[in-house]
Amino acid sequence: MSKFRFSVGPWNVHEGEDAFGPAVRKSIPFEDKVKKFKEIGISAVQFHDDDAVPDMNNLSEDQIKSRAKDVKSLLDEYGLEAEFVAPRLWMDPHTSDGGFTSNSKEDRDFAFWRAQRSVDIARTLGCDRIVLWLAREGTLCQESKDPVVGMERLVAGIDSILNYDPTIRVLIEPKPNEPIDRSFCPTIGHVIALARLTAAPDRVGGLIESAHAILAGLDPAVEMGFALANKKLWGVHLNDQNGMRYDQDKSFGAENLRQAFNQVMVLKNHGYGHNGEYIGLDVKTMRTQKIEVCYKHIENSMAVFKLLEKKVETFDIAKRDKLIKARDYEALDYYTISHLLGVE
Ligand code: GLO
Ligand code: MG
Repeated sequence: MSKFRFSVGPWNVHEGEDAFGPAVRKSIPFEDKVKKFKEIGISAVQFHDDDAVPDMNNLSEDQIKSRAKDVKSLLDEYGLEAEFVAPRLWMDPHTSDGGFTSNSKEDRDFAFWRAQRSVDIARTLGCDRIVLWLAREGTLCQESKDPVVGMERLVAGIDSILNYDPTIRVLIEPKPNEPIDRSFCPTIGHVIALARLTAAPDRVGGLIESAHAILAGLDPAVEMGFALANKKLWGVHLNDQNGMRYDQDKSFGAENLRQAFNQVMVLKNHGYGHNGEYIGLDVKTMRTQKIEVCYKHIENSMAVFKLLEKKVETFDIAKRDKLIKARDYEALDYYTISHLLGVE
């Protein structure tokens, strides 16, 4: 039995719209999603602030907390936890030039407001993690933002969360591009360095998404290893990605099984999950798929993760160590592949 607990967000069951075409599936109400998540073995739900409290810009702070309470009751009813709340700092007209790093003071204040409301929502849902996917914190036109000022503004944004609540934790989810061209925080190395500039470095860590590492031209398992060595891997978004294209959010292991195996290996071998971390998924079903199968990619991702856990458990460590000692890496390469193929 897998000891890991899985989480997923409501956006992972979506209508299928992309940059070139409209929705192809009907919207599923939030409660139906939650019910189904429970049925398929999910333990926690990931939230954007407005997944929990739609239309929050038009609500007072007390109204926001009271709506969040209703969501908490719903989660309790189905026996699910909330993993994190992420302020959606990329959809609103106020965030078209970024959230914390916008060139407009009024828009930066809006970002602070949304981030602090996310803390209120997280607290009401019973969780202490705020995820920052810094979607628009960077540039499309490089000269439009001085990169040093950009960093200072990012730090001010993170500090506005840390100072608002003395025990809240911030998990930055790095991504090198999309929707912006040049991100101010493209990799986990940047996240860990950035954490040091904030008011409470111990409360700033990372969430690594497999596809985002691949988009940065890096190996997700090595990125995860770097974060684990720094004790900063507080969340993951497992998925898969066919090379350096648009962000695909494919099912975990669907493109590169060996890369997926190495992610499971590093997480399992280095105590990921021992402090309550979840195996978060950030996967989307293909646009071609019908609504009847619109949870399959989540179920498949969990199943592949568990199958790969078995592969990690049965990976012959003595054999690996012997091959390492002999520096016979060709043989180790072959052993790994044949093990994944079920031959050895
Ligand atoms: C997009 C991101 C996005 C975030 C989510 C939580 O590329 O992966 O899905 O993970 O908004 O912040
Ligand atoms: Mg993600």
